[in-house]
Amino acid sequence: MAKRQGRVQPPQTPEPSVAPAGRAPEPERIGETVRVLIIDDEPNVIQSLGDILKTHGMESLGALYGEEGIRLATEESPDVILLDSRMPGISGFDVCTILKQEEHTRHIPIIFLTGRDITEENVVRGLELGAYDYITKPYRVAELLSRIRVMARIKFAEQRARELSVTDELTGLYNRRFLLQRLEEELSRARRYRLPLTCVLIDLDNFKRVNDDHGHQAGDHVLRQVGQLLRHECRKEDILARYGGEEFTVVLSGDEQDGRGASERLRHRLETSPLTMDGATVTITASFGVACYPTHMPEGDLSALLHLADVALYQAKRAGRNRVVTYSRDFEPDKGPEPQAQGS
Ligand code: GH3
Ligand code: MG
Ligand code: MG
Repeated sequence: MAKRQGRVQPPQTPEPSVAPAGRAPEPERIGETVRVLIIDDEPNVIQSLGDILKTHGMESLGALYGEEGIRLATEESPDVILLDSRMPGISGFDVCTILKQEEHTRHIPIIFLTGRDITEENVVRGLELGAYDYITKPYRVAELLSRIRVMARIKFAEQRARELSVTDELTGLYNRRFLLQRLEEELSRARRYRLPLTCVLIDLDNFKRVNDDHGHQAGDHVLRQVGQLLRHECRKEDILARYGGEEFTVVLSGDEQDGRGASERLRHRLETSPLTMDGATVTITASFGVACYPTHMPEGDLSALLHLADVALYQAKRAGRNRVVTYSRDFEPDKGPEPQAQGS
């Protein structure tokens, strides 16, 4: 509601994107087979290492030379990469640098495989480029396997930590932190490519009553069900998050009409889907505030867009709840006449 103005802070640090937009990630894959990508310029190294890994229950992928390695790392998302430091063409160090720069591959642990002639300088260089470990050839099998398993454990733990940092614990949807970060990204993209972007704030109606009448736990159960229902109704490309409390947000690429259409669909679905609680059923409704870039906000940042959606939401509440209201400058008469959206 409008009282929220000023609380919205853009995120300080960029978050890695970890899952398809629109829903929070699935739990990670502890217990699954570790997939190892071997990048080397010697086919027999790839073959023999691959055989050893397979014998010990791991899956191996082989890439001859750096270019193929970068391609497979990107396409296959292995859990661990074994990377030969010395290769003709793109060296292992270059491969490491490239993989660490790319969002999609930068979280994959890299172990350098180095020849006996390895210098301390090269070890330090590899680790500083972002590799996690190095092993000298010829390797000791048991040690190699142990080190790979350690790397896989670290990778899974880091992945889980990243997932948790963007997930709302109660509903499993994205959390506010992720929403703000993605909204900022989407807004810059919309500006760059002159595309419309719509932000919808959803606030459940009279939710306090649910808690008062049935208890907080029942309220939590309802929030979870509402989250599932919204998730089910949103498109895969939409960014759906729990904004906080009994408030949700959807960010969608589309204009005012798209935002309104999507909101009406969600509103109707909620209204016509009785939820279970204490063995009884309860109908939950929600109010929707819609604001669009650039129609309602030719200039301004994510806080400004959220504020406009909030103003519209406030009007939806005032007008009787269970409705969709799109932002209008008339809601803020003290702001003066409507600015003209550039290029529209
Ligand atoms: P309005 O239609 O004006 O939005 O009325 P409301 O009762 O939904 O709004 P109000 O802001 O007065 O109250 C919000 C309620 O949502 C109060 C709070 O207990 C409840 N709530 C917020 N977060 C949670 C939660 O995580 N679990 C549960 N069970 N309830 C929550
Ligand atoms: Mg509220
Ligand atoms: Mg409410």
